[in-house]
Amino acid sequence: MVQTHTYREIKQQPETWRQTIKLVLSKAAELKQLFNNLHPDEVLFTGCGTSYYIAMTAASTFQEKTGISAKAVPASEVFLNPGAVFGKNKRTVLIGSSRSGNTTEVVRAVAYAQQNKLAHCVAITTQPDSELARIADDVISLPHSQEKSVVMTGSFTNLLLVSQLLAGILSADEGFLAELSRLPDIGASVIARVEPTAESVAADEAFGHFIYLGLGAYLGLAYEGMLKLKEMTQLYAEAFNPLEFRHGPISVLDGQCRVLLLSNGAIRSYERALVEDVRKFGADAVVLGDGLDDFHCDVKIALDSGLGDLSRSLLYLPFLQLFAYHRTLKMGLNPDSPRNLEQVVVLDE
Ligand code: F1P
Repeated sequence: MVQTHTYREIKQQPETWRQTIKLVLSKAAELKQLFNNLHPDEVLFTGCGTSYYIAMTAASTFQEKTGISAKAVPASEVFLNPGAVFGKNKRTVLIGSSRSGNTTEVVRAVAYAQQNKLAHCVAITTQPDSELARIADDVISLPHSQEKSVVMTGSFTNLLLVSQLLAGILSADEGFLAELSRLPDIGASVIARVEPTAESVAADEAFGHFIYLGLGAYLGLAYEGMLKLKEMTQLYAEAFNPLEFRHGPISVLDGQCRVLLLSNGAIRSYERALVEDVRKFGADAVVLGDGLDDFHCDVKIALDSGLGDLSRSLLYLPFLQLFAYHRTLKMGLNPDSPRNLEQVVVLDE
């Protein structure tokens, strides 16, 4: 079997996480000084596609750890709908994540914020020579996470890891930083352990409608799981907050549906009850997380990380990426170049 870029880029994640942790922690004092000087009232995380889902998880984690008001906004909203994005008379930091650093909307979002003196702009990218890196006020670049595949995998987890580490540094949460520093070793064993299940679950073509569920910081991860399957296979996939799912979307459930729940230890009782209803309505339930003994579901993806809910975030991705990857191969499609999609979306208008 020809090894694809996507497969190599999924499997090399633990080693790239190790490099990202070393790089960002080496800048800890500098980053702390920068944010002490800026003393922001609000931090806006932005990006497009996969990088917008990074922003969703980053903003939730950042506010929970630092107590500084944070939200995620699609890059297009920053310059096309600024009135609803920027608070009045606020000291704002805008953090733009972008694998390529050349996605038109992200570059325009940063340029707009700077030209209108609305925010201090920080770029997180894998491309130090990109337009975004050139115009941003501060840059954190991860050349070791550059990718050849059109679909983002390792770049998603590494760009997100930067924002998680930043939240740990600014909140001086040594426990959280220590847990993040264990991700490379735990990640290597998780990838080895979950791949056979990802392959067997992917081989089961009985399901044609996939629903990803995640609460809080996990909602961005659920969206990313959805996008990986949608981008690579064009199968019908959606993502929701697990309790919001009850308020209408649950009506779609039938034997065609496979629900993938990113379990969050803090809301176990709600999750268990939901999984029971998912199965009652004839759908299949796959649950990912730590300590899943009390779940009655169809497939359990035990991460066995021993980490807290926030520091465990990255470990949900390898199974979701490998599931989509193996399903793509099963369908005879090329995971490296999904139809209708370029590696970088550059707009003429
Ligand atoms: C963002 C993005 C990717 C998507 C595709 C097109 O790119 O939307 O999420 O998978 O590759 O570009 P970037 O701004 O992070 O480079």
